Amino acid sequence: MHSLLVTGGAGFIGSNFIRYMLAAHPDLLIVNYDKLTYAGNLENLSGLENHPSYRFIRGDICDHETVARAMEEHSVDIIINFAAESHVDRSILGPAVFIETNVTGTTALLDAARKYGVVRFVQISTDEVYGSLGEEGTFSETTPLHPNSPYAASKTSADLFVLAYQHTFGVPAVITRCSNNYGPYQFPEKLIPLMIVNALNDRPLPVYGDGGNVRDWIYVEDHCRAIDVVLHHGVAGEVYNIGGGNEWNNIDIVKLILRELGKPESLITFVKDRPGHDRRYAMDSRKITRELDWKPAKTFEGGLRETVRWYLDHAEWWKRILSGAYEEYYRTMYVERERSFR
Ligand code: NAD
Ligand code: TDX
Repeated sequence: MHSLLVTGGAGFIGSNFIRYMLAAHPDLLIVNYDKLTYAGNLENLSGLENHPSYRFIRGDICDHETVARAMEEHSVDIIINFAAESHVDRSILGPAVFIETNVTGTTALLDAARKYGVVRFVQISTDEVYGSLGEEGTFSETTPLHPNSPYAASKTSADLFVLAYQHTFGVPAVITRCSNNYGPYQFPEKLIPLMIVNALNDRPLPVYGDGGNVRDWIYVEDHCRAIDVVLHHGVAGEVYNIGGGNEWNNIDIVKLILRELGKPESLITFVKDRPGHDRRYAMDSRKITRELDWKPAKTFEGGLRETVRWYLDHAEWWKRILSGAYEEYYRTMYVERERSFR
């Protein structure tokens, strides 16, 4: 029986991944290792507390001793690293914690992987390491790395350490680089949940710049399935792009959300742009399709409708988030921006 250390398992993608894996692979032990930062929320895993194949440990990935204890206590032989500071706007406000968690934390996990001789290390990375595209083209695994935000720079550094540890020490590591995820349990600082929650509260919907920035959206469960495939069949030292093949302008998504909710477009407010805002991301995922037989299954319209429904049905989940430190974050991030309406 393999024992997986899933770091950042109380966050958006990590919690979806744990639910997915417990259902798909009842023979695995899943150890969720999470610091529970503002983004970590054990409510994302409610109902699993007493699951026989699930354990939770509160800990920081930068803390070698606590990581070591988790590895030993549960005989961990696989590490999947989701833990990260994940929001670009926060990395612009304060990059330091991004370096600490995303770079130092990843190397601490790589040291543990070496020490305990894991059979697999999966680093969950992002399309943002490639930078920004013009009107044409896509990112492939051989596209030169060109991170633009502090967040992207920290994820790129982590990727380079993963590849260096694989090359130098033989850590059996693989990297997945995914495009923008959406779905249940996403913290309402990211575009889609923020717009849903604001619309439900009849609050302005703050669209950065001209709203013409493009992202390639993937339903979180499709991402989880891709990670499962890479975990089981990926080749050490390889990078796998994961994309939805689904490009949308921000403004069109915001309008679609308003339509789903039956709310007026007059809620849309164009605000000051994100500094250094990447214009367009688009993924070439042909490698994982060709070599590992994965492709996304969910249509965007279907996935978005289900996601909107989920936020409608789980108002108590996001209202609890909004009643905490979120309000202060929102003021810091948006009040000044909204003063400079375009
Ligand atoms: P999230 O912010 O929702 O969750 C991050 C989790 O990591 C939280 O539970 C948090 O408590 C935990 N964490 C943060 N610092 C930690 C530390 N020092 N030690 C232990 N735990 C810590 O993030 P997400 O959107 O679920 O993203 C998960 C991973 O996927 C990240 O590595 C991110 O870079 C990557 N990714 C995200 C997307 C996306 O669209 N959300 C796309 C591609 C890749
Ligand atoms: O209020 C907003 N208004 C707005 O116009 C927010 C929060 C975002 N945006 C725009 C900025 C982007 O063009 O929407 C787009 C998506 O923004 P985010 O949800 O913040 O995602 P992005 O910056 O694209 O980064 C995401 O995808 C890659 C994740 O947050 C990263 O963790 C992942 O690595």
